Amino acid sequence: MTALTIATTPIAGQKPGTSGLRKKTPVFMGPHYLNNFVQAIFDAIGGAAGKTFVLGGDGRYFNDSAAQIILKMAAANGAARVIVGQGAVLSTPAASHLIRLNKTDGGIIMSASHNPGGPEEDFGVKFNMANGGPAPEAVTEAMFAITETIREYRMSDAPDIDLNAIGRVQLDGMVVDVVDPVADYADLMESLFDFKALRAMFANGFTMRFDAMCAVTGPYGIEILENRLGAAKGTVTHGTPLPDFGGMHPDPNPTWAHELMDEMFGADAPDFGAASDGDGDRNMVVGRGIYVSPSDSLAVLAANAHLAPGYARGLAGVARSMPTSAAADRVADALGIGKYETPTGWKFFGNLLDAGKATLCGEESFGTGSDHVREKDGLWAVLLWLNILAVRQQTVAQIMADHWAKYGRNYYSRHDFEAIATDKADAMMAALRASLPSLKGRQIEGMEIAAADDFAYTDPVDGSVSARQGVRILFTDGARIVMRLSGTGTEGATLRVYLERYAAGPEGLDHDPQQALAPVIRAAHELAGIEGYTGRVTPDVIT
Ligand code: VG1
Ligand code: CO
Repeated sequence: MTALTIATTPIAGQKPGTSGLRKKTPVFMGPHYLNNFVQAIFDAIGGAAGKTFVLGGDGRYFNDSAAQIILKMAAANGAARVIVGQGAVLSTPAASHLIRLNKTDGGIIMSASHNPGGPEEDFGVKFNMANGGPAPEAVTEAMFAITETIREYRMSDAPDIDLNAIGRVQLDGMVVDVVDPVADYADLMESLFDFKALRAMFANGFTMRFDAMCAVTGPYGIEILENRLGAAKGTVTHGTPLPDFGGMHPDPNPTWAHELMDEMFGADAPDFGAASDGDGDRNMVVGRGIYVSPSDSLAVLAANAHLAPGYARGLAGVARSMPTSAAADRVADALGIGKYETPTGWKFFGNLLDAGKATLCGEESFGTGSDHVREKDGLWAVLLWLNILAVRQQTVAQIMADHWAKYGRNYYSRHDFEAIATDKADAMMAALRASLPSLKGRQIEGMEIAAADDFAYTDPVDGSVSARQGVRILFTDGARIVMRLSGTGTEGATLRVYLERYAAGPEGLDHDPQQALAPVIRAAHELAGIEGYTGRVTPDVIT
């Protein structure tokens, strides 16, 4: 067995987006495609020699063969050791935890997250740093630059190793430790939440449904909710991870998790419902007959986190992505703690968490997490909600009503327009950006524009600047429109329109969000000329 140096040529388009490199699976399976990118990862971090990495993925199609390739490349690049989840499977938060727990030099996660999987669907690869968090922009830029000039990569010609057997094996001089993907993560959850109280709640008849959407969280949900907490068998649905996610689109939102929504709004709804995405970092929370928007979920978690043992000392601060509603800011202000507004994507939270400035972070895209790892974490959010329910002894609907009564309600919705021709989407955004300087003071739909800009972020820890992170149009009454193009898609462009309007209460706190937001929605369409540029009037997905 030898470490071979294999000649290659650059492949265009290997630019990581919001969360790693995502492409159609056949593209990733093409000659040298994965190899070039993995070599670029190793080169961008100063080489793999002597280093220890974590490796795992969400189990989608090509996950297993990709893992073998990555292991052989790590060995040929001189890595000392790789810790792999059994079957090459790890949820994203579990991978983040293993990186930190074992003090490794980082990890490679094979996932296209909420994108569908299968031979004709999506595959992805991302690198997380030694802190457990997604590589920052400077590192992903370096990876991309290397893919544009790459001439060779290194890979062992050793045979495949058995990733289904837990234990230690050697691969061309490199140690490979195949570990239980669930155990350490489940222990971490047990250290943060009051499992005794949760067991008592389930023993007293509390019912829930957790839809794993045939993706990676099935085994995690079954171990934690059913085995450790005593929830009834069958609490976890779609609990067997499948390479094509059983044809499901593993994006936990009301559109794609409609089975769960139907059940939670039906006659025999359980007390609590939740769903997670392909790689386990997202969560959707639903009460009996009530959907909790992710922005509200972050605010409720921030307001109540101290009820869980892991957060009993309170929070240092709360961070949210810019398009996420300001509901969490109101809680931060009331608690007198720091609040931070970052660009979209979890990589921007890492510095705030490492510096101890923020304890909780969240995005409107069904992502919430804390400083226990450096990724968003679906099951963590579900368990924090359960812990809050166990302490407060109230329903989700009661908790939401109390929250809005206290803080007012930030009505919020995101409208996605998918698979738009890229040139049309780009033209629309360019025109919108060009119009920004003239918008201040303009009256539209009975509202006045107070400010309009393209969000730029200066990281308060390392001073790095990220510009052009999304157009913001702010109104004098606190309403807001944000527009940006997705950085995780693999087909055309996806336009995301984020809509927000504040109601202070006590009246008007229980409207339907789409109705409450109607004037803001009309203003967004008019200001951006969405129909004129894209031909679209109705969004493909509303969350
Ligand atoms: C989307 C979400 C963003 C999230 C990212 C990765 O990015 O909007 O909030 O961090 O997905 O989530 P974009 O660029 O498509 O808007 V995951 O669970 O797909 O890793
Ligand atoms: Co995800």
